[in-house]
Amino acid sequence: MASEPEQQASPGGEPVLSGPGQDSEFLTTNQGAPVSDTDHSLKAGERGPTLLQDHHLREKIMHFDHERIPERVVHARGAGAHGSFISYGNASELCRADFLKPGKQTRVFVRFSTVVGSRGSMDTARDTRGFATKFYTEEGIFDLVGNNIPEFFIQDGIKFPDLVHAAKPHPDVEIPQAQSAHDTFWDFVSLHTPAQAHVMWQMSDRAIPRSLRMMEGFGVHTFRMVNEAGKASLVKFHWKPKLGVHSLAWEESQLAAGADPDFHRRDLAEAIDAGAYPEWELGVQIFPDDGTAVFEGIDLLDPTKFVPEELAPVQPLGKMVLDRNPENYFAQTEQVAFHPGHLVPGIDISDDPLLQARLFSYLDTQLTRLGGPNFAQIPINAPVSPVNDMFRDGFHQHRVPKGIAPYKPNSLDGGCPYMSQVVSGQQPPLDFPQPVPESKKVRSEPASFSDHYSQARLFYISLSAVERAHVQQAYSFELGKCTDPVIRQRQVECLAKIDSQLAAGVAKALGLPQPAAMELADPIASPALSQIGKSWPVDGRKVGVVFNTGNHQHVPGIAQALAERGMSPLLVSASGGEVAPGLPIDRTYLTARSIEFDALVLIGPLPPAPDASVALDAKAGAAGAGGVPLDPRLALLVTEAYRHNKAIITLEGLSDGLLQAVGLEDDAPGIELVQVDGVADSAQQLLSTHRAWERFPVKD
Ligand code: HDE
Repeated sequence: MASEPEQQASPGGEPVLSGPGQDSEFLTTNQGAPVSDTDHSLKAGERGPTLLQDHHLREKIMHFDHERIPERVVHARGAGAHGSFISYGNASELCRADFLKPGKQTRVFVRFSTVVGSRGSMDTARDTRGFATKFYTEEGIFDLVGNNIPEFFIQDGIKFPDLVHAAKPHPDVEIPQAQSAHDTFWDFVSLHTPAQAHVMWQMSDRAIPRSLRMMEGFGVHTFRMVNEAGKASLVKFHWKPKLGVHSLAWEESQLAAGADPDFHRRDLAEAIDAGAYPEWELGVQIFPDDGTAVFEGIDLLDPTKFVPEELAPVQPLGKMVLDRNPENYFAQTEQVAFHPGHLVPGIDISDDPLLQARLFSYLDTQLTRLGGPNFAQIPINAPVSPVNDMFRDGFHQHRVPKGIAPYKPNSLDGGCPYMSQVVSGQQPPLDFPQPVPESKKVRSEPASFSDHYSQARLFYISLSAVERAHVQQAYSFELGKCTDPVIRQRQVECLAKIDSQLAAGVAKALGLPQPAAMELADPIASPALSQIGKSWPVDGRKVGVVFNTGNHQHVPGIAQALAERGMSPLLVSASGGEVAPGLPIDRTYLTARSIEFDALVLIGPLPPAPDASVALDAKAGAAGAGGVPLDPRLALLVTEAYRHNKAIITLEGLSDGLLQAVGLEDDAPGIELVQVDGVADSAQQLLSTHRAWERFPVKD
């Protein structure tokens, strides 16, 4: 973890202004002159016109008028955090990069994002997530600009504008925001079938993560690593979350879109504030660089393909811990500029045609977004290694370069700067001398790129029954939102090439004719792709402890026991205030919604509806303890948690029969009736598997 003084500096080493955001003790103009009044404009008399000479007014309004910069054309909605990467020091055979050497600790800034929505859109949209990491290494910036899905929609960057235009809201009335459930998206992906494998992941639970802390990350493309001896290997990058990969229920993510559009951003920030620092292991799958770029029949240059971990295990290289929230969202999360071409010696690109196009796009986009070519000088983008690029001038130049000869060769500045190999005696850092195949200029692709379905099938058959059911529901929902029957039919025909049962189920849900069953090859399943059936740490899991005013005797003890096991208790009662000094009530029945909690602890007796104004839904407010109608807000809280397979814990002698009273089974999987001192154990054990999927069994 970074030490205190370091925490006061931006990753680029420049000071972050302390205090309320400015570095003067008193209010000043932009030019540093003192301001005596910022509440009244200068006027010709109290009731007279405003004077043009009021510089403070004009400067203040001028700056405000220009506070916004263009949002990212994709990945506009994001959340960031600072942290560090600690190398395991085991990469010397593979890669010469300094930050992978033994004992190296490197500061990082990570930005997670959704892809399609605008900057103000909801966090929980069904969408791919960006997972971009900036490593501030001593050899310069290394950006790993990946996603939470290891394969992409398209194989050639030239298709990116088509894809994005199809996924974005319809251009006439700009509907729908941050969603793929509409005609143009499905029109494109059902016609441009290389997208089918990515879309399969997108229709799975992977596209509605429970938390940004519970997502895998992937570099997607194949990269090249080169060791000290100049030996190259091909690699694919993976981030493995310590907390496992977990998702929301679809209904839950829709509710969260309204109840808390900042759901993921808040979760990340709160976990860091609570000291439940998110952690990932960085690993690589390694393939021989034998000139074929094919591994076990999988084309490593085709970004719509991934390599199952069972074929090439992920070798861990280090650990990343995010331990600090941004000091300023705009300065850091908004202005951070990633680029897949920001590489360090020992890491190089491959000929993947999607990656090649990205190398152009990410520089280009910053010119518009960040207003000129000097964006690397913005503190969050600035390398910690010294910079001597001989670039000059341009908008927003902050450096004051010395010398008179910014050109090479020169004699006037003593021939400086020298090339790195001259100074260090080491081999030149970049430009691995990869042989280029003899060919002719073409606009075409290799034959192996024409397999668009086998990996979608591989993914689907690797899922558990409940995950497959979610996939089927997702396709049925999304296509059900398309208005053009031709598009629905065409996508169902694509599904028939992936899995007959899936296609049949979706066709039935849509009321379409059953597609003809096809003979499909059966790939070997990859169990690593399923999220279910393992057990995980529960750090930062939110447990709602629900009680009534005056009924708080056991609350402090339960809250403490949950916190001691790393969970985050949130206390929910009829009205606000404190349970004990320093132990505030976090939510009231009015502000609590089920989406916020991974588990509920219900401490009865819970109250009936206080008055008609909260009797929102008479049906939901079925009989509570003692046959009195339960407060409908609590009934809703509990029934939603139940429906979303969440753990619910009731207390012996206090809340027995409470679930039955709202029409739910109190002996269903994931529901436990325990003694007060058993609550934390029970929560930990139930949450370690994320959800009680067995509550609503699905036929295999
Ligand atoms: Fe991006 N992408 N992308 N992309 N991408 C951007 O760069 C682009 C692709 C990814 O948090 C933009 O600075 C093209 C694949 C992430 O700031 C833009 C192509 C993958 C982020 C751009 C791709 C990604 C971006 C928008 C096809 C996964 C957010 C603003 C050739 C490996 C980074 C910006 C952040 C952002 C272009 C394909 C991931 C326009 C042309 C594949 C995580 O330059």
